[in-house]
Amino acid sequence: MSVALPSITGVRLTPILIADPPLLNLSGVHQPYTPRLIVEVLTSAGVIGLGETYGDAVYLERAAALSRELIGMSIGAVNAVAGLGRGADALLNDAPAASGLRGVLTTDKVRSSVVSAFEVAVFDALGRHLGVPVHTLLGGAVRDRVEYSGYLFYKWAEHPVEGASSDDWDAALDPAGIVAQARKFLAYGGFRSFKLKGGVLPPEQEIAAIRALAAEFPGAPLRLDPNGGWSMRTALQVAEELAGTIEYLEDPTAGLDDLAELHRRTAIPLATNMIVTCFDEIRPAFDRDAVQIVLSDHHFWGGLLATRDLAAICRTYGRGLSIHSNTHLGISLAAMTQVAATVPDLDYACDTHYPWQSEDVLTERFRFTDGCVAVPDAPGLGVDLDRAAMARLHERWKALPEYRNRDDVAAMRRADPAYRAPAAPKF
Ligand code: GKR
Ligand code: MG
Repeated sequence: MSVALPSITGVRLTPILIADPPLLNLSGVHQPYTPRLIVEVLTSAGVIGLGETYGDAVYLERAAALSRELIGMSIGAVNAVAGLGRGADALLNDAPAASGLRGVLTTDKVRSSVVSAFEVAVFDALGRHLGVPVHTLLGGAVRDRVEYSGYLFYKWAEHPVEGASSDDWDAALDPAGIVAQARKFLAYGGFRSFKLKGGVLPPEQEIAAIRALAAEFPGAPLRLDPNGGWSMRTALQVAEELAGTIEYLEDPTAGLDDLAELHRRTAIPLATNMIVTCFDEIRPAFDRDAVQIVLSDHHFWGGLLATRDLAAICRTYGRGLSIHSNTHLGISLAAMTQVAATVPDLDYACDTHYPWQSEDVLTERFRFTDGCVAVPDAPGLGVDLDRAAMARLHERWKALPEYRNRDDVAAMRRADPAYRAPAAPKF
């Protein structure tokens, strides 16, 4: 006898703006506010499932169109939800400026990022309905906590915009500032490994920062990620100088052939969240041995089931897997933690921007202990929505139409009107 599961009766899409510190990267600097989209899937049983994804205009438009197709679907039809809107793929030329940091953007990548939030919300609803955590629906947790790395950024003390959001972190523009930031991460959540967002300062300064971290935290795994901003020559130099000090280099150069050559010549492990961001991109990278660690991201890959598919492919081809992060709140952290808990061979601490976000739409913020998040065992994702907080952030979204897209180049231009997006490679 089959048991009927509740069906989807409605979908609420709430765009919000969240405060973001002035973090520097290859493209420019983070804006004072960044858009996110909160998804609520309403069901015939009364339970509501939560999801979160990018909130830039192109994602909002696609979410609005695809959400109509969810109505009437069973919350057990998770595969069908993840497959919504699949069709011809095309390059997206008018993508938000920050998309440069997630590699080539296509219409199907936008679709995947939208359905990932629907899929997570449906899993959340299913888990709440059945009284089991999402990790049980994914086959069961193989660990009770998930490790994250302390994600270090060069940053300014404040945004160059009057009345902008402020933060509790100091400026960090040299090795001493980066080490001080890492110490603060240690005090905040006991992080035991660190990633530095590079591609900001000339490479010798970033090498010096990594060396300063290695001296301060002997044995701690360290990574450096210039988002593809180095020439082959620079990448070779950094790889040679940091061999033995760094766990891996992340997207040191932008091209597949360069990455393959870099690995062949230096044997340094290379990770990516820019070159391999969808299933079609796996084979060329693995065939050339251009990538040794894939930084998965359920927002990129189309959900939690797709993340597990990717994990299986990486396992089969002897590649490492970890998790990438972009500015996000607690619903996304819950989803990342739920899926990470079920992947046996997750050998690297995952990335998260969460400590940089002072706001959330949850009733309770996640805490880190020894750099880890405890895997929630409550039904669904194990988190609850703070409607008043979400409403406040939505009001901000309505009040500040100038932040409809994340645009790190435009944000940098506010400090330096002559600033242009750097030509590749930057260094
Ligand atoms: O937020 O500045 C940033 C990061 O550079 C982010 O956009 C990247 O997607 O963190 C990401 C990465 O690992 O490349
Ligand atoms: Mg990266």
